[in-house]
Amino acid sequence: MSSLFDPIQAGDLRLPNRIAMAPLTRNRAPGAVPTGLMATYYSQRASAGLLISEGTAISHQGQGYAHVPGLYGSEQLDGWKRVTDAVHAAGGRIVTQLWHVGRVSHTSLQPEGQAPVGPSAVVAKTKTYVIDETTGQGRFEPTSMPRALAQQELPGIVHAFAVAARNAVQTAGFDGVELHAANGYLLDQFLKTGANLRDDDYGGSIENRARLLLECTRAAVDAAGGGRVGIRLSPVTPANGIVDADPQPLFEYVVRQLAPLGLAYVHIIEGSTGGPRELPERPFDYAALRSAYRMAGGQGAWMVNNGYDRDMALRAVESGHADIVAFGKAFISNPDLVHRLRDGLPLNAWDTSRFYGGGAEGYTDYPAVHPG
Ligand code: 8OZ
Repeated sequence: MSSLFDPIQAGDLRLPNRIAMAPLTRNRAPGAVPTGLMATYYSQRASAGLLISEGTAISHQGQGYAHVPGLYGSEQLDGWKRVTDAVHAAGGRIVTQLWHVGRVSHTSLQPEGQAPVGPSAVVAKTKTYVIDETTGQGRFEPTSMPRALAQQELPGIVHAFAVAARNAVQTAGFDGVELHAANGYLLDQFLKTGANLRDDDYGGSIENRARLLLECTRAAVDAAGGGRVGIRLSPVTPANGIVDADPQPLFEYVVRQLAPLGLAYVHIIEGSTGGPRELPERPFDYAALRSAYRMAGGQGAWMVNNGYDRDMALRAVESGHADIVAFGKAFISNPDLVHRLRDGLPLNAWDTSRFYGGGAEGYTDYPAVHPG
């Protein structure tokens, strides 16, 4: 029987424990360039078995919120190198989350003020976060109407994932990458019937809707090596106005196709991201998903996320429900979360008002009982 505190090999990644820091958008990278403060923040949390960076745009078109970092310019890669160096110096491991938001964006965040792109011209019923450059004030704005990507543009998206994956490991010093295929962003938009109304090779059947995700994942595997690639999926989350008519066969197909790629891990958001784990109107069998992956030969770790507390995480690993548990908000307010969970210590409360944007307050000033 494994414990949450046992080491694990996830593809090429040797993790000292099974507690991951989930990707967390913090909007503290003005001009999309990672800062020294971000290096402090991540290195404070280096005792995590694995740090997953906040979502990081693979292209300007992939940006959907103010002050989120990118991975497509040399200044951005240099900024990340300082972050990864600080994490490694503190004894940690960090992968970056490769992110294309698709339709979840705003014209003010897009190149030349253009419309965001998506599988189809269907607006996302959600808001994005923009910052007024003159006043510095942030506010939530409805997303803009997207333009449907032409089929001949899709190789460019696949290429952008590949370039970002290669630059992440070769230049920015990351230990690997995680494709963000969750929460209603581009790859999830292509997967799901609520956002994908295409009638070409990328719409309609499950095989067609999964095509872009699989092409991007294979490209990242070719660029970084499968043992350094993970992927995040959210079968039933309603985040960013996304819905699929029949997610169980869709996601079982996806994981069966991922199985031969030798991924480091598959990361599943169970239920509604940051919300209820059970959605009566959207039932889903996660154990069946995991066994579909394993039965198809899928190796690497099975990572789960969403609303886990200490007892649930201990049970998840002991029972074999998961190999790794990712914690989000608890890592925001507890840089030494691993130590606190191991010793059963109380956790600091998080300050939601400081999640998005701002500086050190509510970011690098949470106290540790243990230096890390
Ligand atoms: C919260 C705020 C902005 C973005 C996600 C990247 O849901 C996000 C995100 C979360 O995956």
